[in-house]
Amino acid sequence: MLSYYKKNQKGSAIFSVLILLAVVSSLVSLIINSNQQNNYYSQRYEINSKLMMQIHSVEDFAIDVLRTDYMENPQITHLNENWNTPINNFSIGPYSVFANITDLDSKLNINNLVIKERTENLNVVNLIHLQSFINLFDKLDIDRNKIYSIIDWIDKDTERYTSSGAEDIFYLQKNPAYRAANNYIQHLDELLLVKGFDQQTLSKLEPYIAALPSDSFININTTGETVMRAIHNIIGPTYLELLEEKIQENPFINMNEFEAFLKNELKLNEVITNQIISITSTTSKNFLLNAKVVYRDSYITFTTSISLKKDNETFEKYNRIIKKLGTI
Ligand SMILES: [Ca+2]
Ligand SMILES: [Ca+2]
Repeated sequence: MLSYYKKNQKGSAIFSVLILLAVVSSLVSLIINSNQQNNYYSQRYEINSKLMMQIHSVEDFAIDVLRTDYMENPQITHLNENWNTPINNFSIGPYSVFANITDLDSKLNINNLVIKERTENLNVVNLIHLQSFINLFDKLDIDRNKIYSIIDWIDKDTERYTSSGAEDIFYLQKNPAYRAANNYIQHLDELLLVKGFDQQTLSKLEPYIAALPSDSFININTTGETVMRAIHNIIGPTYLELLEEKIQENPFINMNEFEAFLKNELKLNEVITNQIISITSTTSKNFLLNAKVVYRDSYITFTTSISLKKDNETFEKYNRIIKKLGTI
């Protein structure tokens, strides 16, 4: 009996050791696995942070190019300047950089619809910009009534600008409910919250519109055919051709030259000339950097807005959006 007990005790001891061994070995394999995973993650982390660091260099490089072009002649921005040369697969050590800069002042700025410095009881809508948007929406076959919802989304009041507009009452009935921003639009995607806008409408508009600080001007030297025609009803196929011909040969060097061209070459009257020059410029202040940085098998793509500051000397970057971070 005693010997059996002893034997059994011994057996159970061996059993315990076995269990312990099993636990230890599975722990060891767990540790090995997690170390391998940690290595994987720390390598990925290292690569990602190296890519993130490169973003700043690419942005600063873009700012440098824009500043150099700007300093050469602040009154003129045109498509033959250095900023408009894309960078394709440029190597910096182990990195490859792809980048291009778009002139956002070549587009219609939705925030220009609502006047910034408004006085009580006066119309808050800039009627000349409104007409440009009507021209653009008509040209793209988008219901022009949607413009009035943008105006209400931006303007401070809660009264509809026209019966096609929309204020809080409309958005509070949605599920989930929300309110109109009653403020300037920060990013074009915000339009998806505005009455009448969906992804399809936004995609149609995106090549021609931008969300910039209010009071920006459309650069006549960089704008494309669609926007140029939207600027004013009077710009039909003939005027468009004359303008494009002139700009291709010699971009307008300043607003005086542009004004003289409208009056003398296009024979436009004082009123129409003034309407056009009140919303246009020959230089640009707002740009969008679109870039991709590749390092080993990984890449990052991003966009960053770059604008000339109010001091008219320095450029600042803002609104960086990481589009994609992945492996090739
Ligand atoms: Ca309103
Ligand atoms: Ca409003």
